Amino acid sequence: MSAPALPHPGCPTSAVDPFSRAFLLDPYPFHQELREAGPVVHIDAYGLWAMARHAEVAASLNDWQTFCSSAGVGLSDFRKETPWRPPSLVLEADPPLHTRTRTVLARVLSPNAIRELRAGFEREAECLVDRLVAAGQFDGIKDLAEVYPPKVFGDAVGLPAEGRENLLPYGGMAFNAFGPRNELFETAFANAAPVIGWITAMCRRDAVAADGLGARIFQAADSGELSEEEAGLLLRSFLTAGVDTTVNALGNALFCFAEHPDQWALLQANPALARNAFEEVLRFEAAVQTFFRTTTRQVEVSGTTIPEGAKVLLFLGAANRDPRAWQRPDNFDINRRVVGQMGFGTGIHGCVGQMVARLEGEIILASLARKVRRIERNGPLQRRLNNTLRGLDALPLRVTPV
Ligand code: OVM
Repeated sequence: MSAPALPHPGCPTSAVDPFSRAFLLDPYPFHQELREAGPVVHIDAYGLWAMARHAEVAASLNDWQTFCSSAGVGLSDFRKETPWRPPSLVLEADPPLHTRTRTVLARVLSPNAIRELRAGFEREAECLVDRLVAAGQFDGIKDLAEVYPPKVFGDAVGLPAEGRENLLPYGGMAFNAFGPRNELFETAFANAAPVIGWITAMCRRDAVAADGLGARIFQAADSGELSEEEAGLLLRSFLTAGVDTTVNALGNALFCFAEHPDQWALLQANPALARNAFEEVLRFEAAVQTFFRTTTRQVEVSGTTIPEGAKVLLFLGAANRDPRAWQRPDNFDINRRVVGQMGFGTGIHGCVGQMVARLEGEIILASLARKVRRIERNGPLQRRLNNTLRGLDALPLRVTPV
């Protein structure tokens, strides 16, 4: 008698639920388990394949022909299920559509455009940090992380001040929607209609300032590169991807330094480390933890055959702590060489706004480093669970001025 065939020959299986509260609260032991299980692991709970090692995550993100985005970059397969909103023309698209839309966004966020943002971003950070340092204690999330990106990125895009409180709930919806329809999803969508209504209203030429990043997307409609409707959907990408991500990254940065006073002392002594320090935050506590791809063909990955049309879950946060790629991966070390961290992804879909995110992170950390000698947690932190994002709901802090 022969042994029963394995359900997925040569492929280890895992019973973990990557969208359970236990996993999202503390993903790192689960990441290790998944990395050690093998280069590819079948997640039985959802019938999907997963990769948690740096080499396979990077290789998949760099092969858009095999690991496509047009079937959605969440658990839902757009070929079988209707997406919750019209698909993103850049995130949820493949070439040639992706090439045309990405070209416009890359131009709007060009090095020159980023250079023009710095002075205003610095002024706003100085003002906010001065106020918080004067107060002596504050909530790192409510009073800093959730204040700065809606203000500076909202201003840069050219959004009206009124209604910006919808940006975070919308991000919460979009990033939860990459996971299964669990309780987190349902809670995020409980009050969806007015939030979607405001976002949709902002995705029009006449809703945004004439001199902002939003208007520059519509200029690509004037030249015939995009239709007016496509321009509106690309502006929606800025509003979806540009706020909740940086809010969580800034909150995670404050968390990292509150937990690692030795690293704060290094940054405080040398604020020029701020940019690399923020990069290390993105490696150590990636705000965006996961993205999916969908296979366009049967493919062999490091000895495992994945069928065509399979959903593949890529653990950016696990790749960022893979001991095969990093020395002492579980140490938060702002002097480390962080090149290759997967928090922004890589390949043709690598974060188009990454230079804006880095600008915000560098400026906030440098401003704090110049004004704050000690930063300490002042009460219990509260995690905010999301199917994709890693971040906090509350981080009470006490700061000692320089
Ligand atoms: C989008 C988008 C892009 C990147 C991330 C993201 C929700 C969304 O184009 O809407 O997360």
